[in-house]
Amino acid sequence: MSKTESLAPLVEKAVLVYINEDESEDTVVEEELAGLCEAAEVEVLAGIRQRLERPYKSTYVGTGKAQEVANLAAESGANVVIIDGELSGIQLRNLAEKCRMKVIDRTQLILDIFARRAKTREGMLQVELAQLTYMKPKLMSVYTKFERQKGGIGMRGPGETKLETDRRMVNDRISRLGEEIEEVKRHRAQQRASRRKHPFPFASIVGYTSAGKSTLMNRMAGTELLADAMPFATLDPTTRKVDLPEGYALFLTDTVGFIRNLPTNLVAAFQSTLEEATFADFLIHVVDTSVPAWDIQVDAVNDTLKHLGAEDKPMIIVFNKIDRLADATTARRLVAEWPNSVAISASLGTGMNDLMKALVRQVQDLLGGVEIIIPYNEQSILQECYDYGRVKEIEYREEGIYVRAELVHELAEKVRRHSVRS
Ligand SMILES: Nc1nc2c(ncn2[C@@H]2O[C@H](COP(=O)(O)OP(=O)(O)OP(=O)(O)O)[C@@H](O)[C@H]2O)c(=O)[nH]1
Ligand SMILES: [Mg+2]
Repeated sequence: MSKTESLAPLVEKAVLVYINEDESEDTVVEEELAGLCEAAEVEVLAGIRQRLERPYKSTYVGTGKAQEVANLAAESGANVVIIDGELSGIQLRNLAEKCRMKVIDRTQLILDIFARRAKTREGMLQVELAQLTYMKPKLMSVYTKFERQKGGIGMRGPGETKLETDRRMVNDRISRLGEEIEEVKRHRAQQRASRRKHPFPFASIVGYTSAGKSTLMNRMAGTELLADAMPFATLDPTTRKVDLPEGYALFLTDTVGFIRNLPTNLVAAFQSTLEEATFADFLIHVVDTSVPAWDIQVDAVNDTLKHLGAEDKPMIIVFNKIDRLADATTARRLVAEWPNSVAISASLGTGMNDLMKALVRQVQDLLGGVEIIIPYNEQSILQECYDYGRVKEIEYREEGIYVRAELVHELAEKVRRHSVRS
């Protein structure tokens, strides 16, 4: 889909359609879609719901309900219908025909926000890839309508020929984008490799969108990243070195937020940004405790991490926005219940000492303590220990230089052969 076909810059007025079966999820679902609409600058006029275990194949909601949606959309003066779910090409076509206006699904809405936020080349490439990947399987249904309009039995209409050409063009473009993204990824891998030469572990801030990741990053690293109540304020990853107490430090990365039910192909298209988490030595999972259903958000984040293959990383859970909790006991209870967790307010700075302590513990855990004897003909290793670690004790002995140090994993591995055997 080209940008012009996505939400146009003029004000969109929308009717929202929900089908969640579980009544207890209503607020979460509604607030979330409202937030997405706001971020996409869509004005919400009305909402309508049908409780369904699963959507209908042809019109997503039942036929009668689809008519209701169409009527409501017309009466309220909407110019777009937004479905809180993922539509197939057929559902999209049928609903648009019934409503006589543009119908978009949650994925398209998220893509629209991403398109607005994308600033770097990588971000823009990923958005385009995601849009094409989204559109590809729907091409057929769009053209079926076109062909029908042309009519004519046995006619190998221009619709079909055009479909073939368009398909090929889309496929070509998708592979081109894939190649370009690979190139950007290679560049990032180089940056990462050069940072790896320092004795600082990598931490990635992960969490549900709007949890307060960028606010925390700004507080810790002195950055001035956009922190905004709207979802997906951050799209592109930022990495900074952060100093910790006791002379420790780490490289901290703030990146895109997660959201529940993110379609798999969207995750794939944003792999290059999302996978930042997989390069980290450990994760800082920021949780917005002011959201009543924060546990649903935690599950969604953990699911995405699993999808990315980053579920086994050490993780510090950061319960954020405790300034919005009614009483302080809740925060204490959470920290007591969840291992390796702290409670903070990223915007006020409450609890930052606890977080710093937790980070130091984690970093110490990751830095391998070694006790080695470096032979005098391999003295360059000593310099590396100073450069890429913390030398705690040194003694020039007859058989070599005795060193007790904390080293980054790679270096600890490298010098293992010189270990002092007990
Ligand atoms: N009350 C309160 N608000 C906070 C706190 N931390 C962040 N916020 C607010 O929460 C909103 C989202 O914060 P961000 O830092 O943009 O969240 P994010 O996780 O980076 O969000 P995305 O990049 O969109 O995924 C902003 O309006 C922040 O001001 C906090 O500790 N207390
Ligand atoms: Mg952010």
